[in-house]
Amino acid sequence: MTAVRPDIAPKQAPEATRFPTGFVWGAATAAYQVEGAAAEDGRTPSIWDTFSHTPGKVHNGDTGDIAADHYHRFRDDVALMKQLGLKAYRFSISWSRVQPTGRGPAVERGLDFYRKLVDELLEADIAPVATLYHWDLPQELEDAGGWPQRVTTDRFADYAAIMAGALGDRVATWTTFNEPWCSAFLGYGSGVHAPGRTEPAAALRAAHHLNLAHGRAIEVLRDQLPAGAQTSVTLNLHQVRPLTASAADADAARRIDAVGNRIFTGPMLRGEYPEDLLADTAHLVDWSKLVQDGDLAAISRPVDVLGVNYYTPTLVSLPEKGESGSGNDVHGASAFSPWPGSEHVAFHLAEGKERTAMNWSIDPDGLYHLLMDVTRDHPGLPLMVTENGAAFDDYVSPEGRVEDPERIAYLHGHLDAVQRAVADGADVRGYFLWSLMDNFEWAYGYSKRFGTVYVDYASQRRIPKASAHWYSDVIRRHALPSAGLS
Ligand code: IFM
Repeated sequence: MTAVRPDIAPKQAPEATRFPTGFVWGAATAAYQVEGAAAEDGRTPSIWDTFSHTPGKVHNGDTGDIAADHYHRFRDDVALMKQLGLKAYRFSISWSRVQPTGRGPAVERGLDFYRKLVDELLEADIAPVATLYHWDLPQELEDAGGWPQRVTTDRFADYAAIMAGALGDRVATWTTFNEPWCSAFLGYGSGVHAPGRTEPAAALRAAHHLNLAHGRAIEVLRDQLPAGAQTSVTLNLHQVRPLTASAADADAARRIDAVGNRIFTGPMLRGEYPEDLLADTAHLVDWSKLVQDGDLAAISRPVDVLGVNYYTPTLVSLPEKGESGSGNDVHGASAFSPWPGSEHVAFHLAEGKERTAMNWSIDPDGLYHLLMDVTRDHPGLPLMVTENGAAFDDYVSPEGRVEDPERIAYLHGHLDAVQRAVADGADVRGYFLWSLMDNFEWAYGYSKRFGTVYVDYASQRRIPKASAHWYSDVIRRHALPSAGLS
């Protein structure tokens, strides 16, 4: 392991740039992206195993079979987190590792992995933050219909109970879902994610059932967790902007806000689906049948904190009739739209902005506005930035270093945006960098590196990038550097 490098240590920060007392500093990963050990200790395939093993679905035919081998190397990884000074680690649980068929009794060997991981974290004084679901539905449940089927919410509530029973005494912060928008609309709409279905009506049904499963899991967690444990959900809220000031583009922004954001925040935080969403999608689903009595009360059970993930804003327009719609949607190329009911909206990349290796424009103000918009719409709701970060084309220098000044600049800009939002009244409790280490970036396979720690996949060697040392110093000082790098 490399020691913290003095040459990139920030200068002493003035008092004004310090983060609030208790602000949590973390990094995040997800089970399928880092664990590997895909067929060990009783684990069975999830939809991502099936999808990644299907030719043509993932860049280069990459799979998560080995990934970053976190399953075997978690102790070293926790030691590295400790060395970097992380205060919290956000990980997800592989459902098919602990309950291989998605129903019935748990497999102790699978639970043991998470028990050991959590113990190791607590030993290192790093708070475990567990996400129950980060996109990897057990394949057997997809074979039975997947998220478009209501019965999957029963299975999820059972699984939540198993995990609360196994780890509830040691994990203080629980997240039901990570980015349910991606599960519903990339998984069942555009099909660029597992299970790769392209059925707009099924995508909307999936969204409702993900909402319901969230609410049911919150009830289970609240019943089983000790008082003081925190419950949450993480949403990738789209910071939607109209391309021009025209009424047509304002309508495009409204539509994408409805099916990108308010389809989740409406029922979860207000106990209702937005009327405009219901109207925009009425030709696809009969909402009066889909949403049953008691669903909205279940979905709107209060959470203690809302996780928000942010990478880049979403710039939209409504083309004239006859013009093509899709444009530059950052959610991947597909002949099928992930925006049911609003397939005609066009997506754009902002001019004049720098881009990451994902071709996403770098726009820290988007994070500031997102935090302020949620604060305005849901006053008093504590927020946590549960993912933020960037992929760049990192490489190891002949001296064995990974210099990633673009990532440092990205993180600096976005942490500054968090600070501005806090100063302006947003109750932001913490920040999790995506990602702790390079990993399987879904349909992009291993071609995109989001880690602050470089992973040499051939040897599984970990090399903290310059940004990891920079982040480590930010954590230590609880403040951003006042004047760039020394
Ligand atoms: O890698 C993903 C993560 O799994 C979910 N949020 C976005 C990240 C970058 O694409």
